Amino acid sequence: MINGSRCIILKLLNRKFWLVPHSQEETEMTKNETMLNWVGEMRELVQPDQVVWIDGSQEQLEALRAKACNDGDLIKLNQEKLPGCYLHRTALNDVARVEARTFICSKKEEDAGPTNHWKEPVETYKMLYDIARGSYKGKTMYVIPYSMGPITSPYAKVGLEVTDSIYVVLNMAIMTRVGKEVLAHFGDTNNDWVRGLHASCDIDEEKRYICHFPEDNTIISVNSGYGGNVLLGKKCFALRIASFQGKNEQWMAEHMLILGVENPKGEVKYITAAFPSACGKTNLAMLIPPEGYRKKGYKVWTVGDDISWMRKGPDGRLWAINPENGFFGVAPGTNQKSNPNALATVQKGTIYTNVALNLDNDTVWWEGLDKNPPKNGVDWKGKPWDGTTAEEKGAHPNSRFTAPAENCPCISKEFSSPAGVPISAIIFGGRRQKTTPLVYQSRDWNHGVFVGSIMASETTAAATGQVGVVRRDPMAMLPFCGYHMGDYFAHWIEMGEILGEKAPKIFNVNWFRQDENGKFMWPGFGDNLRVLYWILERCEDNVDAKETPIGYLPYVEDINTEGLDIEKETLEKILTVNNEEWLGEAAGIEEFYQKFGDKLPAELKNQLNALKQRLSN
Ligand code: GTP
Ligand code: SPV
Ligand code: MN
Repeated sequence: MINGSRCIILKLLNRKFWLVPHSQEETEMTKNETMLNWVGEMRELVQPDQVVWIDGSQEQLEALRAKACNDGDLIKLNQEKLPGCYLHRTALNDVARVEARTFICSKKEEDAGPTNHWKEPVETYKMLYDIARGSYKGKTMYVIPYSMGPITSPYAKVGLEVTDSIYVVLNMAIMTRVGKEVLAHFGDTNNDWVRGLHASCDIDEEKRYICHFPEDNTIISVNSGYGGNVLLGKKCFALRIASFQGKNEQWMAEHMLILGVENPKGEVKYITAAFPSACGKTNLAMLIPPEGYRKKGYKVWTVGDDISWMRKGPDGRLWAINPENGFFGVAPGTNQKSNPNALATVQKGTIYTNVALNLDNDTVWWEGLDKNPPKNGVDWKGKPWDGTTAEEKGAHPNSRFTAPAENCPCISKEFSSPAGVPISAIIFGGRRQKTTPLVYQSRDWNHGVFVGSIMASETTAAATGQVGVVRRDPMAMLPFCGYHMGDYFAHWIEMGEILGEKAPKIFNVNWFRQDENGKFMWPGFGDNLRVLYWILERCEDNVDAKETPIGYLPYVEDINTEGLDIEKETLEKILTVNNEEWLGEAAGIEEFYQKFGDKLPAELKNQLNALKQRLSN
């Protein structure tokens, strides 16, 4: 596959087939010709003054931090209060993922499907190369060798990202495993790696493109400097490219957190959960059990907060690894009460992006951190800000922290386990003011796939565009599925067949129900463990449930409310299925499903019909 398109790429680069001589520095890093040649091609294209390979050493990273401070790309924070922490501000027009400018460039348009933007690959390579050509002049080209997944894991995958941004290098060094070790383990003859070119160019919105070539294992991102658009190991590779690889290789790349719940006997059961961007994955992954559970000895361990790669293990169960090595989390709303573990995690070695700066003590602040915004501050736009103007925010709603996973007080001891962890339950969930109950269980695997496929959620600031509009976001993968979503649904059904009896049970949750006054009806955060507890009890067949047209719901008395300030009536409300509302929902699903035409698996069509029938009875 790669060879076919490489001819085209070489033609586009206007290069003959002979090789660019490799420098000693390069060949000390790797002797892998496929890598050295590609880096040579990229170098000819972008024409940097010099090339620096990231070896993963602390000395090299420290020198880069110093250079970034010197260049004005990073601001060094108070090293006593926040050791190893820095602040970065992106351009004002570059603060979130840009879905409208994100493309799947498969050879056939049909293979990208109705939910992705598509571009023709040959023309797109040409357009992108024209944009990137010569754009590193006067700059350094950094080559980042990285591993998605623990380096020695048989499930890990390798990529090279070429970038002109030190911010990208430093973020990738937190979010992934980088450097010499990755290449040493990868070997000199392997060609199964993902090519990633990032060129900052002029951060011109009009020329911003985030393009994926799943058939070539290639990603090209130009004219952005923001997280999900440029940390190419994350959404671009670990979801868009990897989901395509997973379909072809019988595994799954999902937008899911992974957590372990330890019971008082010391047994740990693992759960994955898919929620759309800024809908609570980091928070759930790091939750602190309510006091009653804590006293009994319950603990929650974080394996991952955003992405899960899963496959059938030797024992027939579904096993998951977190391909990442850090957290790129939403800052606003993170506080001592909502997520103390995240707050502890970001006290050292962290890069903050687009939060407010307190000039009095060189610390950072964001909305929802505490009630003391800086009096003498700078907002995320770089303007003086004193925290008194409520309509002018100090931090951007999608401001983020990039923090090493090892900082997290509740990081799982299996975090770096090459085999991953076995999954008992899969949870889907979205942000819905109405209709969707607090929790329900699917009837079986295929019904669970249906439940995932009909997920809908109010949009958030994690992507540019309108916020708060309900949209269908199947499995929280709408912006991240690298191929036709109808085929993706079929792949989920296939995985159920592969796993058979040992497949995890599938659930749906909604922490975001609101009353008439717009107040959240469920306390959420740590108290979500009460729901996870019911879910795990269901997996063990320890508790009965109420059959409803949409699936199995808890009996109100089976949700433990000890120590919780919630009216029984409120709980009843969020544990009720309103058939009228759901008939409306079914109509919306039907309309959404029409997009997929013949590619919609018959199993899902049947599930929808069965739901409608149950609702009308
Ligand atoms: P991405 O990193 O964009 O994928 O987001 P995420 O899914 O990890 O979301 P995160 O945990 O960062 O939460 C985003 C927002 O949801 C924050 O503002 C949280 O305060 C809020 N949130 C998270 N969990 C809950 C909850 O249980 N209840 C309520 N009401 N809000 C929550
Ligand atoms: C998301 O939007 O789901 C994120 C942040 O996790 S980003 O890396 O920008 O995609
Ligand atoms: Mn995410």
